[in-house]
Amino acid sequence: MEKHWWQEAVVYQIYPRSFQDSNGDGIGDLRGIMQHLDYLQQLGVTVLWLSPVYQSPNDDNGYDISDYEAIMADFGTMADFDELLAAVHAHGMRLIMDLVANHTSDEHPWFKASRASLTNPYRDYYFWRDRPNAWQSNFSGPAWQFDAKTKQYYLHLFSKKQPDLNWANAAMRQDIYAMMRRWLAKGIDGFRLDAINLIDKHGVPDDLTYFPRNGARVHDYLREMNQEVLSHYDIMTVGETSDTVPEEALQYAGFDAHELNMLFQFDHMEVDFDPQFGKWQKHPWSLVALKTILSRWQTVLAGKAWNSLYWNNHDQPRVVSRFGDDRPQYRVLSAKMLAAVLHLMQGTPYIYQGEELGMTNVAFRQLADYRDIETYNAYHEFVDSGQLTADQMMAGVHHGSRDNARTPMQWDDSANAGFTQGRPWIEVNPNYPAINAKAALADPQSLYYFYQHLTALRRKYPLIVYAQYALLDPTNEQTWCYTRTLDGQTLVVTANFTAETVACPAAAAAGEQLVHNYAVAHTATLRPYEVRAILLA
Ligand code: TEU
Ligand code: CA
Repeated sequence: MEKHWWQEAVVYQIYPRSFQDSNGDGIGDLRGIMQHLDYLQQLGVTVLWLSPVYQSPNDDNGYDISDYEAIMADFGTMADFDELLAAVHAHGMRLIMDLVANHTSDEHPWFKASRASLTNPYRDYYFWRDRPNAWQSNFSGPAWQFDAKTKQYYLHLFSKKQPDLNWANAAMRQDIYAMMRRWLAKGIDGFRLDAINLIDKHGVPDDLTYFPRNGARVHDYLREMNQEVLSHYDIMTVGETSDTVPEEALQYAGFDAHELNMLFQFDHMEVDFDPQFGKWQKHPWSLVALKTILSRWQTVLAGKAWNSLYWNNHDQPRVVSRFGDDRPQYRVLSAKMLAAVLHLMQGTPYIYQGEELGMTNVAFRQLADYRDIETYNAYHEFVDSGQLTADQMMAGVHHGSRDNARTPMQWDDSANAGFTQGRPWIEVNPNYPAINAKAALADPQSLYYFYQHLTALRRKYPLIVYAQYALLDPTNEQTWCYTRTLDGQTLVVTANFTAETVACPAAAAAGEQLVHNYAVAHTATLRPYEVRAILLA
């Protein structure tokens, strides 16, 4: 098997708006990120992924881009960006950008031209029709918006201010490729491709409400992008692809596919979805379902394609509140367990800002404390129609809102967690006096140092990167145990997902203990949220 640097990487995702404010306006910015490069380097991460920092009217916090080649004023200037990129490289890390090319902002010059007249050359850069069909937006409501100027409707699979680009238009594709080349010429190290499996819209029936992903031409477009742009640089690429099965991933991320390096798949993010309300109502989840899904991804891709490994990002609730236990006595223990289970699988692991501190979900009292457009739209969809009461919906928001991930990074126990000297754009999680980076750095047993240990192990043991995965005891609802095997060496990982002590024969394995979240070893049982990784003698 060919080896690539991005297989050995550990990626850290920064949501710039919530990471560090440097000038007191309450909004995180590029100079704020620069203040913490030592912190990130010491964590052992090797790649930083920035959520969008381009010029944007911020309808969807930067995922609505009005100029791909300017920096959002809130975040700083292009000179700040160049300085940040150089500083990241000087720290021995790489930097990848978020490429949002399924749609732009309605304030992008292409869309302004497109909506100006039926005959404008940019008209066909987007989708226009006389009558809407049944397609629904991912952010609630119809996917078509009437535009008075030309009396047609345009397509937006996300917010009204995010019109979808028409990838069937070759000139549009070339404009995107040229823009990508200019970023690569600056020396960036790759892209995360937002909602990339939505770019082919051809042949979708009018009567579907849920818009299908993975249209066949997505692969034509990505092969073209690869040939024209990606293959000319030593970079990494990761595509965001909801509703994608592992077999389909081989097409996108197969070693010989000439499309992308890896995908963010969503299967494991849906195990706790409510059948009717999705993430907007709490629903019991099964460990067997979770580990079956992730094990299937491990097995189907093995030797053929590459996995990304994540529990968290800016769209997901905090993992310790979701699959762990955020009660004070178990928060750190269970967060360590989740970290080890994820980072010891095959693939490139991603850490979302604050995950290394065990940051938790937040429960703001009123809707007005939330900022996320998806949350507002869903609230109105379910409450205005009477499907959920306001109280039921607020419980759902506490459980599933994307703002759970977007509260400011908790740096210390000073006002606003050290995130800003001003008024933060979204309130800080009130648990910051107990959960913050300063406290973690002062405690040798902290989650931060546990992550540091995991990243160090990955550098030391090629087995952690490359070994074959096998699931043990697949029907056990309490423990997740697996092995990794490479060149006759085997690592046994045993993890307890419950607050009880449970039997676990695999935990008795004799060998060198590489990872443990309790001080003293045990045999054949696992204490609450205990995780052990043993390299067999
Ligand atoms: O998300 C795309 C996507 O698949 C969303 O439907 C995602 O599942 C949803 O936000 C989760 O509730 C990407 C970005 O990650 C997201 O932040 C953007 O809002 C979206 O694209 C539009 O650009
Ligand atoms: Ca700022």
